[in-house]
Amino acid sequence: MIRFYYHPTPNPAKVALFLEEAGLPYEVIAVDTSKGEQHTPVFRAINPNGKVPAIIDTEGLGGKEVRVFDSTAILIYLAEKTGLFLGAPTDRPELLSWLLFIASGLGPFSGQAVHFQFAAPDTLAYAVNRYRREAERHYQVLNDHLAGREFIVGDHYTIADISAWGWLDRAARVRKGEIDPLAAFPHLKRWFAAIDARPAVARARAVGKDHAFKTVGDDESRRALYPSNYPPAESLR
Ligand SMILES: N[C@@H](CCC(=O)N[C@@H](CS)C(=O)NCC(=O)O)C(=O)O
Repeated sequence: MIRFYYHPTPNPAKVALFLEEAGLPYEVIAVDTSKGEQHTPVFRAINPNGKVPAIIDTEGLGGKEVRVFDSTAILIYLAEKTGLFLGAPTDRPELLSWLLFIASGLGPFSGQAVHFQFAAPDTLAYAVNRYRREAERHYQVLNDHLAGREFIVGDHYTIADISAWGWLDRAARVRKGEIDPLAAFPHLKRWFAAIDARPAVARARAVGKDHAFKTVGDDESRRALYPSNYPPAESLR
């Protein structure tokens, strides 16, 4: 059994898609990050970085319970465990390259673009330009790569496609104000439409729907999500 620590945001969405594609049995454990549940000692023992997603696999290597945190680590772990969505062995260098491109570039720049356009208390043109344009530059790299290709790596649907889907699904927020946010990236748009039409995507989107996650962006949420903006008082350091 896999316990899946989840919030309806892009990085957990990737793991939801993998689990649904693979048909693995799993239990969803809601972590309401807007309420600060990612900072509890119990959750920090599962992910010391205090973010979702994380999993506990009660039947890890050697039958021992293991934790895995960080979406890319979870995708690699589950793909290796099941043998699913890893692509051909000869494509492993490409798979690792694109996974890390998504984990260290596409994802973080998209996240910061969303932050500075939707969450920052002030409109900071420099930050918006910097992060949005870097996210768009990553879109362009992936778009160019996908010309004439069905999938990101080799000839197969892999965890690179699953990982990229999680953040491309938020293109409308990354490219705030664009009615058709992938129109400028036709190969990416075609690829996204194909991945998004997979039956497992609809099931992944339904994950956590029975939980009332907090949606209000109040002071509690801001302190929970952006704790480094609220350094502790001198006496607590
Ligand atoms: N590198 C991590 C990033 C995880 C991450 O940023 N998760 C977000 C949701 S998409 C989160 O937990 N936000 C709440 C917080 O930062 O407190 C991964 O890929 O899993």
